[in-house]
Amino acid sequence: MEFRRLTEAEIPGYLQDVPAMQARFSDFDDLDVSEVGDGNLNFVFLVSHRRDPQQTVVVKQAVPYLRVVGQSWPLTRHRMDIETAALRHFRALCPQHLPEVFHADSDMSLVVMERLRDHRILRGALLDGHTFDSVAAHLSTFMAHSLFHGSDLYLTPAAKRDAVKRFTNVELCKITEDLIFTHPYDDSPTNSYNPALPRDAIDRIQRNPLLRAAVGELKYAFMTRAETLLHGDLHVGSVMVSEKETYVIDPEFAFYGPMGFDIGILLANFFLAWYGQGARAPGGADATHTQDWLLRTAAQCWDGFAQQFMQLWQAHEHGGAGFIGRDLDGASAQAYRDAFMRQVFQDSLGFAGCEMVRRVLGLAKVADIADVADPVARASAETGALRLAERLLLQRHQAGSMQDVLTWVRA
Ligand code: SR1
Ligand code: MG
Repeated sequence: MEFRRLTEAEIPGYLQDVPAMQARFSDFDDLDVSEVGDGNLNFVFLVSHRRDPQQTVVVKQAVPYLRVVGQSWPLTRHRMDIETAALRHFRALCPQHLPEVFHADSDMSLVVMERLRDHRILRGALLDGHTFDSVAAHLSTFMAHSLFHGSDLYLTPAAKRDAVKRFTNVELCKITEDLIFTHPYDDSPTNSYNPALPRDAIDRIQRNPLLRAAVGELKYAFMTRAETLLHGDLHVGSVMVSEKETYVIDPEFAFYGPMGFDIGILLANFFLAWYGQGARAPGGADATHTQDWLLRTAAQCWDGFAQQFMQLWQAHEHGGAGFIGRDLDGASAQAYRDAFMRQVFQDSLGFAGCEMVRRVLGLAKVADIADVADPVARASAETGALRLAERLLLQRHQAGSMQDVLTWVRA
């Protein structure tokens, strides 16, 4: 089939011809379709049967350009093949945290998947004052399993190299390389600054040679260290939650990169939300409750990840395909594991710093801070976020634990 962008009106006709949909819908004559995509890249349709809303799916379609900018920013539709493969791969590892893919159509750059009816995007839920007890346990489990099982600690060298090839995601990596690691530090037209943000706060980032060297080091790590299959964009807008469940969505940026990247993006988004909450209702009981939850959750995400990742590693190092069991044993294996986890922790902090700078100075800001109505209150959140980012970038080798980092946030 030749690619064409589907409209709401065309979705029922398309689904009718998909064999997998015949088991999901009793008929295709009375479907309600609404396009709800609020992300930067794709179109997303919610489809449900008017007489039986239990019959429902999500259709996501990529177009040959960046949706948020338009046709002037062309982008191949290959990203949908990557997203579909990543959804299937991650779901095989963590079925409780990924939506099921019902149908994928490479020609149409489209995927039909499970609709999470009782769930909402975590960022919006936090902004509405909701917090969720299980998110840290769920996201740390997702990260431990996804980051471990894509790595050389688990896969044979041949399987790992094949996976690196399958998940080569040149265009979306280029977006990250530019938007996270390069543009925020120069006068790129993609940057935009809150007019109330003091020039000095921007200069402290853009004119600090040591900080820029740290960012260069992290960009090089992002581009060269093919350690594991990453989600690639694991912010709180890529997480859907209900009281009991947590799902990870939108892995179109998936590629082989350094483990700390996913962890760092997630931590950064909890920290950005912390500053945003402080600026919205400083000292208010609800904001303080959410802020406490954000820091507790950030710490538990790392701690839970580290513990489960280590358990997986130890469980697989003897007799598994991973190299370490054959090369090291006893004290040398433990020393290697400790050094490895230290590196992942420090990388995570560095990548968190990069993400925080980007969400304040660069393109694709986060509503947590950008939607603070009073520009002066917004600027105080931005200044705090930039100061933390500076510390994460420059002092990441000195932090011994997440508790140290939480002290930096509160300071
Ligand atoms: C131009 S795309 C902007 C951003 O949206 C995605 O969520 C990624 O974070 C990307 O950098
Ligand atoms: Mg996304």
